[in-house]
Amino acid sequence: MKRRTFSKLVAPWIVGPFLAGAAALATPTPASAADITLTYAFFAPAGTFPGRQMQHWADELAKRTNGKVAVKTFPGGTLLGAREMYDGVAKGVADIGLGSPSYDPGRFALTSGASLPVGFPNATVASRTLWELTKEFQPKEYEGFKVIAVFTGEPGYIQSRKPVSEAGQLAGMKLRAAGTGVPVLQALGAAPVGMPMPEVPQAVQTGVIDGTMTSREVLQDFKLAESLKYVTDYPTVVVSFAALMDRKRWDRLPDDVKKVIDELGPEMATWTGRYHDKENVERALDWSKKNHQLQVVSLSDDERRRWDARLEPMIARWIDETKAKGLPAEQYLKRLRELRDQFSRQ
Ligand code: DTR
Repeated sequence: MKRRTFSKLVAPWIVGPFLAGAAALATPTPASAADITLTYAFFAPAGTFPGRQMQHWADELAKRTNGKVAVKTFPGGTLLGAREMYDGVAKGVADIGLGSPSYDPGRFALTSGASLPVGFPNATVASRTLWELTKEFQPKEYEGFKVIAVFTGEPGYIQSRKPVSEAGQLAGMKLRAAGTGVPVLQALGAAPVGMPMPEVPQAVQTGVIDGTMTSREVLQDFKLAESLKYVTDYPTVVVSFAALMDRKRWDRLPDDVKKVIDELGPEMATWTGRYHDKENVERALDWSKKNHQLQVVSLSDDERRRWDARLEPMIARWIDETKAKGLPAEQYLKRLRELRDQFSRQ
């Protein structure tokens, strides 16, 4: 039987206020009602996993401060794009900016250590490791900022128009990666092309690139499976994301709000990693196989060993380059491996 909607059963002047009441409960605190309104910029769509993290953080902050703080989010690069994110926050364009330190490994030299071929099993372990490392080492690359959240995607996979089952097939293949991923593609013999993720769908459609190396949820979240029919089953390196608030804006926040934001830091790493690993990536792979005949290409054991051997030297090179900048590269990597193993056991 067709269910009659509530409003058809009860006189409208009763329904109105009831719905209004319910709506007031349901909708987040309107900026006007909150004592504090924070603006939060992100360079990619709200529906992507970093975007879901941003909304979850905003909802939790409003809830745990009893509506004292409202967050106005600006996804899709509507306020700040990937390249200008952190400089924009420093200039006060937004209170918080969610960008990717992996897009600027020169600026985020220590954090780029997390994007080495260090064998993170998934985004949850990598994200929790990166949060702890950032808290413990307080890298000076974040000076002037308050680190609100850090997390990663799963290790990146080559997603391509043509199947790749051996390195020889990568020769001349134009593959896109984040800045920290470029040395991986160089080591494997591909032709790397660096660009922020939102620019990838057009670059694939127009043939500027033959594929990308990144987390696999993009096959659905950026509709890349419409063009890229093959994924090579070889996990490479993770890409880091960081939400940063200008330190001056942080210093003006009341202590009770600072306390809630500090609580949410480690929680965001775990929440985002689990959402990405357990829902986001799995759903995208199922969707891509069912709707776009995605094929997963395996490497032989010998070929996998050859790829491992090609990537290994990246670590020693990073240590030398990072120590030369006066940064605690060996200590960072030693602690990274300890935390990776600790969180992998949980
Ligand atoms: N890993 C990033 C790209 C990336 C993957 N998923 C998303 C979602 C939203 C923004 C960026 C990304 C990279 O390789 O650049």
